[in-house]
Amino acid sequence: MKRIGLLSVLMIVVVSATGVVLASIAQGAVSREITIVAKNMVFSVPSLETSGEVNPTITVKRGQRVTITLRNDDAGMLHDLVIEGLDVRLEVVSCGETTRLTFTVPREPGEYVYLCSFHPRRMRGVFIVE
Ligand SMILES: [Cu+2]
Repeated sequence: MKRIGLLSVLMIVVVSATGVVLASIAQGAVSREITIVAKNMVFSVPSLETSGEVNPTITVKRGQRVTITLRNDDAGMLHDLVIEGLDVRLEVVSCGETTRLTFTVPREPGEYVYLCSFHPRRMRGVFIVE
């Protein structure tokens, strides 16, 4: 009897774990790594097709796990990165430093603004959840 109980518990654990994995696959919730570089008082994202563009629009999938790495290549300048409306705030970095943050984007599509809180007018772009 005890043995059956344990087996049932194990079965439930296995079935639940499989469910979670399948749900993640169904949502296409593959994690995404984005490196954002702060240089010459603007942001750029070297991995995007539009890599030459300043403050490019960054598009991610809803419910996706996203890791942002912020690199500061601006001598003598401090920069950070905040996505307004999401609870995303990367630490302040000085030249030559990087910082990282992983978060889950909302499940609803939406448009947000990302910016450097020191230079919000020059370092500002759009972050889209689709
Ligand atoms: Cu800045």
